[in-house]
Amino acid sequence: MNPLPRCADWSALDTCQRINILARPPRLHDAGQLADVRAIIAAVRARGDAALREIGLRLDRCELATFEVGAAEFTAAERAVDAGARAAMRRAVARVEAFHAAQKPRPFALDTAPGMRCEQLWRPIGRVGLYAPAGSAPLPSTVWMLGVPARVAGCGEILLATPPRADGSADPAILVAARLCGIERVFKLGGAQAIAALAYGTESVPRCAKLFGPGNSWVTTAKLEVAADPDGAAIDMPAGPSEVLVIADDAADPAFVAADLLAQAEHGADSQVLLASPSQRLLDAVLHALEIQLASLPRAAIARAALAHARLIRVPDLDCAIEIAERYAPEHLIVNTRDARALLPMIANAGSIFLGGWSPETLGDYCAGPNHVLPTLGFARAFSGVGVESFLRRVYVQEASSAGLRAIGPDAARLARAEALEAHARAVDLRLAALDRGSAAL
Ligand code: HSO
Ligand code: ZN
Repeated sequence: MNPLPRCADWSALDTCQRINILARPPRLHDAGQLADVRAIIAAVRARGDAALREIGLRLDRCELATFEVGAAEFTAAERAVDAGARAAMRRAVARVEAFHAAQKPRPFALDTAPGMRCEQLWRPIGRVGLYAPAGSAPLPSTVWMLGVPARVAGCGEILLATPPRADGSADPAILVAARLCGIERVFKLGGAQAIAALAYGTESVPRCAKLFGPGNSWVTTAKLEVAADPDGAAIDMPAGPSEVLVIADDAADPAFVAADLLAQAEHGADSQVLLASPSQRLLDAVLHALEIQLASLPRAAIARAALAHARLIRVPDLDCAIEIAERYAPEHLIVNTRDARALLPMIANAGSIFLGGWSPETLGDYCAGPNHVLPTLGFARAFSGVGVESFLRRVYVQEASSAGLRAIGPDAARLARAEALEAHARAVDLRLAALDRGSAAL
């Protein structure tokens, strides 16, 4: 059994040890897997559905006549998921939809000079492909976290791929979630072959402009491959194992803190779990509470494996805890302190922040409203979580009247010549001369 980690004292660590304790585990570059993924993508591009069938048989041990989920399977899924869970899903979708509707960016127009009208419009991406993993723990919540913003953005068509189970059916809860957020077309495809099919299209899978969603290393590698190909598809963001960093002081309930750490740890053995606290008493109490709560946790083995590389850090004060959070840039940051909101202005590098003792990450994972598809691996330093904007493109519009051209044309011509781009300058000067002739003729 993996032992729980010991606490580290931040003040006693040297620079190198501080870097190490906050480092993500190195991502193994598996050249063999990359070659396999490339071969799968090439096969799907060359031979479409036939390749999907062969690869499915080889990797998923499942042969499907059609990949697309039909009406009968959707109906069976509704019956397989209990009414209480379906009602909770409906309420979650409604709250997530309310939040994302408020998030929808608005267009604007601004005259930057008299007669120089500039606009910013938003146009939805035509067809998007979502991916919902369905391994040991299928996550239907990811379906609405992607499907809802896609629908709010107004995407033309929303497709979902999810791996088939051994009997060739899709996970029923994933299908119910898909229906709840208006996703009509679901394909039973998993792994790199699903990503290849969505990016390039096959006889039965339409090609998508952008792909979203978490997945295992096959899915992630395939997403990075198709994103690097101008003929492939854009992707939401590079995904790594899920993470939480909890900042807690002596006002926090250690049982709450332990529960939040375990909620993260049960995601997978590679989950990243960190706790920073100025209170040794709290750290000790959390370790004790972890043992107690682990004893009755169904996924204790997974949680223990994740906790074995967890970081419990004693800090001199909360400012130092914030400094650690800013350096680590966690996917999720829980601030469980006396006046959590007072710390908020000092935080920038986090995908999603949970303030105070009554805000477990679990609320945000399912149904508070904000998205749960968030930047991991420190990408929170520069990336945001998925939102409505991820499904939109910003399009600029410029419309000059003759007065507008007169107002800023000379600047444009001068700047063009400063870059030695004479044709640029003449495109303005020709028009200015035409205007001068016109006004001379009056
Ligand atoms: N914590 C995960 C989302 C999730 N949790 C789904 C449970 N289900 C990444 O934000
Ligand atoms: Zn979670």
